[in-house]
Amino acid sequence: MKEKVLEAFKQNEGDFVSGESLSRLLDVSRTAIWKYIRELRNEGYEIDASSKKGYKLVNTPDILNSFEIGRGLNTKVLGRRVEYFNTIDSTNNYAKVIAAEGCEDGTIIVADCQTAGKGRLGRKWSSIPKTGICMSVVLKPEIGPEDVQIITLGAAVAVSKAIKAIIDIEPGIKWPNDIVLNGKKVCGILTEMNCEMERVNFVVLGIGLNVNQDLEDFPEEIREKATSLRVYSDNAASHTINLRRSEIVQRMLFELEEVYGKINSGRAGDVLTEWKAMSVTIGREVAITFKGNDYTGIAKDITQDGRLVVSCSDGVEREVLSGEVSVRGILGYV
Ligand code: BTX
Repeated sequence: MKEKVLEAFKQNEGDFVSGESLSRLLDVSRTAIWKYIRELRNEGYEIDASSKKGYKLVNTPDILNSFEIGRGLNTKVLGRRVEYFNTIDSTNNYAKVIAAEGCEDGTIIVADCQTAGKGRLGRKWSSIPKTGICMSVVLKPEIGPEDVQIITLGAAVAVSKAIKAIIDIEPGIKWPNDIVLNGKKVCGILTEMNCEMERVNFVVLGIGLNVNQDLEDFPEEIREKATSLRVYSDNAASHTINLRRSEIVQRMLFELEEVYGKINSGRAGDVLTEWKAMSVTIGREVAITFKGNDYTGIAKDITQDGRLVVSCSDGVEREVLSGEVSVRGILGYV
């Protein structure tokens, strides 16, 4: 119902809409309309009220609800169902629950803030209310469990393309899942999967993107290695920008759908080629931990199933599937 009120406002952008026409449109009383207006104001929508003219929407907040994401969303599958939370423990955890209950392919869960955001390998992902994007996408890809790594790689490609479209800068991808700007992490991706021996039941793709944070918003322990689109753009353009997160989500979903389509139609190789072109890992000196031992070497390539091929300084070529790879000069490896 509230969404219908918003739709009426958006269709009459800048004009008053009378309480009477709203109550006719929604077939509810004027008192009910007033209740919706109050709820919308509580969510941050600025609405003028005039006893003679009705209501006028004067400002839309930077909010990630299904209305703002859905309006103008240019996808067929991804984001057609949006679950929005003000605060949640982890969008990935919630996504796994509804995916296990059988939610549709492409359902997304977004939150303004996570209280227990997860990184890889038991690490934490920190989020500051209303400044970043915490999003999980439920996917049901037509690939086997052994190929699921391509989803993480493809997601990094999609997010990087979305960033390029929004702030016209090409970020780098650090294997397998960090997106970096100026050597600092702007986005992390956590892929979790539920599968049987030969079949993927679902994949939950978790994306944490730093958007409107200022540097001092980040906890001290990550301030050196984290950045946001805003921090980056402020430095580059020397003026503060405010990006609308719902538009970024829309763009990410659009790019992600393209990648998803390629993966589902047997064109994972194209995705890998794009990943390589954006990689800041390939060709660089890296430090790896492999079966409990530390090595350094040059990252040479990536395999179809997402393994990083490292030519180690002891003359042995090793393929790393997951775990720790540090790229010299990026995120702490000096
Ligand atoms: P990761 O293990 O590669 O990165 C986690 C590490 O990154 C942390 O140990 C910390 O050093 C650093 N870090 C923590 N928070 C931030 C931040 N906001 N910006 C930059 N660096 C940070 C990356 O794991 C995967 C992150 C996925 C997050 C999404 S959000 C939606 C979904 N729900 C959920 O619980 N996780 C995913």
